[in-house]
Amino acid sequence: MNSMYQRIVVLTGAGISAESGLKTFRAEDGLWEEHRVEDVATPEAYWRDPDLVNRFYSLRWAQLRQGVEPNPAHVALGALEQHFGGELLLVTQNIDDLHERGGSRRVLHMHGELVKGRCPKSQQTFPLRQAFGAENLCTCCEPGQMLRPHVVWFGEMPIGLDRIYQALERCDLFISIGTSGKVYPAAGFVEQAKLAGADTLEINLEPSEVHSQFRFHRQGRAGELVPALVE
Ligand code: BV8
Repeated sequence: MNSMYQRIVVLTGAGISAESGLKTFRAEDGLWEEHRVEDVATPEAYWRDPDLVNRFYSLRWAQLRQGVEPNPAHVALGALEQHFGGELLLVTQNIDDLHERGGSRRVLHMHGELVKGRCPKSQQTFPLRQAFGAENLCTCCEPGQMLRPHVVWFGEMPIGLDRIYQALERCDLFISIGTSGKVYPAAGFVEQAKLAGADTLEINLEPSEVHSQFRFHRQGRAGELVPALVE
């Protein structure tokens, strides 16, 4: 990685985990059991049918536990964090734990984490050792009250936005990896970085919805392009 940059923000999406075998959102136009993901990943869907939504996340939690491993793109970003002398903020839209398992120690999961449950009342999070529907470990709830997935649904406030915008305002390089640029506010980060005068690079299998806003592009698979960029 060219050391001319001192303050880097990296944003990743489902595309960086595709080569690990995790489905992206819009591969099969974002359908899951005939439900549009946007219709399942919402608070309304959860309060209307918590079992359906918990089933959606339990399946993804189980998939993550079935031999899904970090790929060279995750490992390269882990190495970048280790060796880069400047400031690096890794923001992911993904709720999997592949960045951590690939060696990244500081990961900002702006859309939450599949491996955690959250008490709907206290907002306290708990590591999920088994899929959803497990007894709630939180002391503030009645026995049997279920944890909700610690996931940011459509219409809910993403996590860590203040920290992300602070980093974007001072970064000199913004790299987006494996995201379709369809979901906000993440898709708007490139605009913030450009306002800060940063260079902007999109690494994606195909041009994203915000492709034209990037100064540099590398089209292809993250598993090949990210290690080549980082070394
Ligand atoms: C918010 C967690 C307010 C769940 C996700 C009406 C009402 C309310 C809000 C809205 C509204 N209309 C619009 C909005 C905003 C809304 C939004 O943007 N909707 C979209 C559908 C238009 N956003 C929100 O609601 C957000 N909250 O707005 O709150 C607010 C905002 C700011 C300030 C204050 C208040 C919350 C959005 C979070 C939703 N939760 N995930 C879960 O995971 O189940 S979103 C989910 O989809 C992901 O987390 C990700 O963020 C998003 C996009 O997915 P991608 O990661 O990009 O994946 P995708 O499949 O789309 O693309 C993969 C890409 O990889 C492809 O381009 C492909 O070509 C590429 N690829 C594939 N293989 C590879 C590859 N690239 C490289 N290598 C490969 N091998």
